Amino acid sequence: MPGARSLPIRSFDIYCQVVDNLGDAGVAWRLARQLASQFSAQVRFWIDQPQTLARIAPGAAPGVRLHEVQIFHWDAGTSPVDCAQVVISAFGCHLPATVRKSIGAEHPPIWINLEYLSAEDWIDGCHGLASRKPGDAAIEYFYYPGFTERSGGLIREQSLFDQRDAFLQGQLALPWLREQGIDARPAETRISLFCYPQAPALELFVQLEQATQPIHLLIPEAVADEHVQAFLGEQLQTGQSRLRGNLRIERIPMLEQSQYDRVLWSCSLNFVRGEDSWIRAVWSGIPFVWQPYRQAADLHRVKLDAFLNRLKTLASSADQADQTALFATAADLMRAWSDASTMVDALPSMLRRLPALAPIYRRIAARQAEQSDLAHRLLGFCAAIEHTRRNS
Ligand code: TRH
Repeated sequence: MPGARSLPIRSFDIYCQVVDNLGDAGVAWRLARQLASQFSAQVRFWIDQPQTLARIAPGAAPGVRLHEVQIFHWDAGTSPVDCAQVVISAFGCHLPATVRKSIGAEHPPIWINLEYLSAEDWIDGCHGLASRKPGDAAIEYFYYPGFTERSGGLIREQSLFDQRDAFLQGQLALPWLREQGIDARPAETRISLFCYPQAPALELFVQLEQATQPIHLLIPEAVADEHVQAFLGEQLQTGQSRLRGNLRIERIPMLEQSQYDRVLWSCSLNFVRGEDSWIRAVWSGIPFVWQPYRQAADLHRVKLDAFLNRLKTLASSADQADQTALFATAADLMRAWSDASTMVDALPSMLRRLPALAPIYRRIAARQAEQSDLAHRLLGFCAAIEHTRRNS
């Protein structure tokens, strides 16, 4: 990839409409930050619920410039007078009328629809397709993130693995957690829990209470509230923890995105969900359980099975005969967790196998990272469109 200065693509407008939860903002913001800081692009971030962004990017607010990204409140009255070279509608959100009009005019911006991530095979055939709109002949390009070379790739900033490895090799977990006000103790196995309400978290608590080793379960604010209440008979305020048997549950703060990475790196097992925390868990190189965002007609199961197939391919290696048994453990737990069915054998088996699974998840991260990341591919994709336009 040529240096940032020589890139033909210099500016982006990213539009983000929050559907629910944190991931719409989380994914779009992470991409915005990387384009601005790693590629020196001019990036404007338009979001309809800036308060959602502020939960994972403290200080983010309309009119603020944060991590080199200019933030704007996108409301019904928003009508930008100009457009960047590339306009990204995150997850297919409808653009402001003035922007949509510019896309149908002469010398329009490149219009990218950044789709939801999936490991399913069909996305390779859809990634990069162009849709010409009737009326003004505006062209919308469908950009599908993914795990394959033919897809749009996965968000991964250049410095991530160096930061992760420095954190792990420097054994920074305990001091860092304590700096966050988290009561981390050396002899405990740390697990983080970021899940949807449908997850069988109460069963998780009951099983961990009877674990053979002391467990420290880190649960961010507003996660699994009803399950915590059912298990403890009370809610936990941030910073509070309770011990039941071998399980110590602690309510931790919702942290800024890069700090949440360090929570993942500080644990031996991470329960993640949705899209962005899922990929951050992949990059952590630490065993994880993913709960896909629930969809109608159980389509989330299709997404999960597709991902488990991808994971098996990434995990497989000739010199590990017992791969199958190990991997089956992880797959069984991920299915039970997502289906909210009983985890009776899968969880203890996973806990027992964590030491053997750890190097496999490191290999998964390393193998997936052999591919170029989403931002690099996006810039190349847009540069190719720009080149074609200039030469047509
Ligand atoms: O919050 P989510 O469930 O968001 C979901 C998904 O993105 C899903 O694909 C989408 O369809 C739906 O929203 C509308 O899960 P996700 O994707 O992991 O996003 C959570 C974000 O919050 C992610 O960027 C990580 C960030 N985060 C922090 O920054 N700090 C924290 O302490 C925690 C727990 C999360």
